Amino acid sequence: MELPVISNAPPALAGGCSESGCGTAPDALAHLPDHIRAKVQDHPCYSEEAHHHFARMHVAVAPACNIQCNYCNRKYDCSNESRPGVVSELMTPNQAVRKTLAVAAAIPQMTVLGIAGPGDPLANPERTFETFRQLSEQAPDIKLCVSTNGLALPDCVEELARHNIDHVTITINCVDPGIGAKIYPWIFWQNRRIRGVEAARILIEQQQKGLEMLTARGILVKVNSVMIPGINDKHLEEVSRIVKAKGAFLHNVMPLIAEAGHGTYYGLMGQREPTPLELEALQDACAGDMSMMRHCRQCRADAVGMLGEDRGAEFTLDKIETMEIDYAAAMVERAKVHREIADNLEMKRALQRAPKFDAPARRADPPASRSLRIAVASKGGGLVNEHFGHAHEFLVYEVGPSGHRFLGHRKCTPYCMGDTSCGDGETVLGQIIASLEGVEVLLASKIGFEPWADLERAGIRPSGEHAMEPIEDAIRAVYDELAAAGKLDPAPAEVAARAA
Ligand code: CLF
Ligand code: SF4
Repeated sequence: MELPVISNAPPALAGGCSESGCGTAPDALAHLPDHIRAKVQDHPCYSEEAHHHFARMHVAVAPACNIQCNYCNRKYDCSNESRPGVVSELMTPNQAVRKTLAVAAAIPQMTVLGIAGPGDPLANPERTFETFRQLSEQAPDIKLCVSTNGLALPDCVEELARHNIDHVTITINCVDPGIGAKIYPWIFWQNRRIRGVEAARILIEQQQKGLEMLTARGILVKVNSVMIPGINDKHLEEVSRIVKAKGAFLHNVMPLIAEAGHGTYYGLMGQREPTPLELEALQDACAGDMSMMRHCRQCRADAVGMLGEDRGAEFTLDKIETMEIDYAAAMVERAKVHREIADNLEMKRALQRAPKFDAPARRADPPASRSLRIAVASKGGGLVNEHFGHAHEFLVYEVGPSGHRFLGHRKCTPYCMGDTSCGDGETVLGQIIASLEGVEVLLASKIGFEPWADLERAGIRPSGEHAMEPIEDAIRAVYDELAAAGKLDPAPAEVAARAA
């Protein structure tokens, strides 16, 4: 398999995501003990590096939910782990197992099977655990992963451990019942519907108890939080501190999705979503020395493929019924592909650790330049390899004199929906430019004449010069060129900070 050429990128920015173990630097997992590293290095959600090379899939076996969140309409996917969009097919455990084997045979990079909805997996324990039971027997090379609101978690910890599920996500939006009452109108608990602050108190207690029980058993826990401006945005730093103290491995602060068309309470009430810059600021504030996840794509509950892509249409029930699956043979091929990826990544790490002879005085004495945000169009593999007009999202990096860090992605409607239909382009282009708030440079494999001119007018420098280059090399080259040309003089605040 082709992997990106080795990057000479310098260490990440101080305090950045890479330093805290979730970043783009190849050695981002180096500080972890071997047994933890083995658990996360090919999990696309738990390792930012892995998501460039490994895929995940979800099976939608869990229709019911035991709580109501104000950002959810269960006609749509669970917002804990999804973007709104109706689940195409609800499945039985048998169908889910067949689909998983079919995908794993066809996409050997698929390392993780998650159950994340469309309701709450642990509110559907028979369906969820039957799926896990069959898969742990038939496909022992697939990691099993589950995402839950946490209400039923303490009762399920033993069974999760029995099925070797060593990655659990709990969505924790608050630790204060007063705030929780504004997020959860009710829960269904011990055969009763409970409302208000009492409902939130029970939910919070169950979530915290479940978190403690899981970490005590060595199961890796990721905490997801939905950022809801004006409701819990000021409170999530405290949530981060508490879940970290209880042993959560990773915190993933996601933006609220509240479009009126989805029919959710927040959507209908006009609750606003956070802007990308507000989200970044909160993620930075929560980070401290805790690993933050910044590459989450808020997947559908039936997503298939690399994060950010969905190949579900290739594996519909009617299609997988006709597929011949020899899973024993597939496991041999899968092991080979995983070894190749691991070897390539190890070589990349070794080269990065080696002394650099081409280097630069720049690194010893970086130019007094400010940092800047660069957006990259990529369809995976860590390369600048997507046409501007086809991009569904842009990856945003902050690059400074001595390093870079991944900040997150900005979703968009592709400017050019097909080879002939760039029709509605003006509106879409305006939306894309608005979504790139704070970005100064945009890299893509190609950019058309019209968007090029509009991007420039909006103060964003477009560039197609780094097509097919590894992202880390490309953003470093762009930064160095601008700095050398004196176009990145430090902002007055940065000068003052350096002087201090
Ligand atoms: Fe699925 Fe979630 Fe497991 Fe990943 S997704 S159950 S941990 S395998 Fe990943 Fe998707 Fe974000 Fe979830 S990008 S929504 S964090
Ligand atoms: Fe919806 Fe998930 Fe909340 Fe249940 S836990 S109401 S499915 S977002």
